[in-house]
Amino acid sequence: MGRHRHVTGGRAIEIPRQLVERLARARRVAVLTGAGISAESGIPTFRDALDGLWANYDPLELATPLGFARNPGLVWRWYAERRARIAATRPNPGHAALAALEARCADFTLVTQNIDGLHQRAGSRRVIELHGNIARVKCSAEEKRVETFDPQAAPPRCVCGAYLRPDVVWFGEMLPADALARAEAAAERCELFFSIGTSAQVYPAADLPLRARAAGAVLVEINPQRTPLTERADFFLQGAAGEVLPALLGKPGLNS
Ligand code: BV8
Repeated sequence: MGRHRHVTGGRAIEIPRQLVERLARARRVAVLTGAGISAESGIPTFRDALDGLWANYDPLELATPLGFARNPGLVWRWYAERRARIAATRPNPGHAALAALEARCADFTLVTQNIDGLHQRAGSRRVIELHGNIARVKCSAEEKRVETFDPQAAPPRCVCGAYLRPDVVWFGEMLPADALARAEAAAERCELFFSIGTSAQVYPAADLPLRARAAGAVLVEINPQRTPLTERADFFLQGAAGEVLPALLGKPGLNS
């Protein structure tokens, strides 16, 4: 298989010519991103050892309804810290490349597991947030979004008296039905499906690449490490999204 050799940051990134040609012809493209695409913006991935205050807590414990019920103050503060950290970051070249790819595809869908909103800040418009968004807060009883609350309280309460919580999907919670349905439809109709920066271990998001492949799409994985999906992928571009995506989209025929 012919390969373009692209050297960046001292490392050679192999971009298969066949993939460049396939992407140049593709009209229907779908992408699933995970925490890895925000790593180069300085946001630790979900499975990075949690640093600082959170080093002694298991995120699989904190990001759950039981974790919140047991210690609403701790969980609220964990999200408040993450929200502040995310607000101080910027999209990276990987986010920007996906926004550029959307602009050149007739039918492009970006499905993200991330709650950081960086795809939207990079200019992506057709974004499906499977797990919510940390910038949004909702009433834990009424499920409705709340815009103003006491910034000193941890957690603040809704006017109904219930605690407010981050508008994200916790482990053990259903994903927003409409978001999941649109993501599944995009996976089933696309010609090319990219799985980028995800360890492909959290369901039902992790089903999407396989659903796309089963429906006939070409499956491309971009990750510095192999994952349970790698052996099922038609193309595995091993490297950081912020380097691989610009290298891929900078190829002749794609950088129009
Ligand atoms: C649900 C928001 C129905 C909160 C998150 C089978 C079917 C259905 C459900 C299950 C199932 N088996 C188990 C379950 C339950 C569970 C689950 O999947 N558990 C896992 C742990 C096995 N799923 C659920 O609970 C889901 N709900 O299915 O409802 C139901 C209900 C009850 C019982 C059964 C079913 C809800 C899941 C959503 C949870 N919320 N986030 C918050 O963030 O605080 S999940 C959170 O973790 C993220 O959103 C993300 O989805 C996940 C982390 O995954 P990744 O994004 O992949 O990140 P990770 O750190 O793992 O990997 C980073 C990757 O990036 C690595 O591969 C690394 O190599 C790579 N990387 C690093 N640097 C770079 C890079 N890549 C590119 N460039 C770089 N520079």
